[in-house]
Amino acid sequence: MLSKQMQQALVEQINKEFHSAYIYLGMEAYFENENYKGMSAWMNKQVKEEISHAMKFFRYVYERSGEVSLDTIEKVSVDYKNPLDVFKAGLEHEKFITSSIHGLYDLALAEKDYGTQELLRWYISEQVEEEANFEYIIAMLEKSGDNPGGLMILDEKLGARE
Ligand code: OFO
Repeated sequence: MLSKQMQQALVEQINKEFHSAYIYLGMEAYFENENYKGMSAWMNKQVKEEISHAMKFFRYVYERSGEVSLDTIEKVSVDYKNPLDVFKAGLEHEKFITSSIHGLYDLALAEKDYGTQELLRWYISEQVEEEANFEYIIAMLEKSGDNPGGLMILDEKLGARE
């Protein structure tokens, strides 16, 4: 059984994960509007990953005999300056999520909630990967600058995301 405090913190994290999905859906819309089909497909995979992150927490709360409540999902933007602006915003958001996951882990340590610690270790590793993905794409975008050929190659490469 989860403590009331842990259940509330996990429920808030479910909202943050759905908000993440929504933020990336806004980015997908921007790429569609600008005809970056590969980057749009990359973001679509990101949207689905975030929904799976939310659902993993959702299932876990019920596995521990808790209950979920579902709050409003905050409005997001579909307006960005360029692809670099999008991925920089994505990286900042991932850093925010990383600190949120670390906060949950601190709580699980304080409560000696070993089951939740085990669950959160998966998310901690996932966040390392997520931040690295965004950092790599930002580095590629910075190298290509405003070169249309470079952007097109990167768009195609990102469209091949598994
Ligand atoms: Fe992007 O990792 Fe979940 O939020």
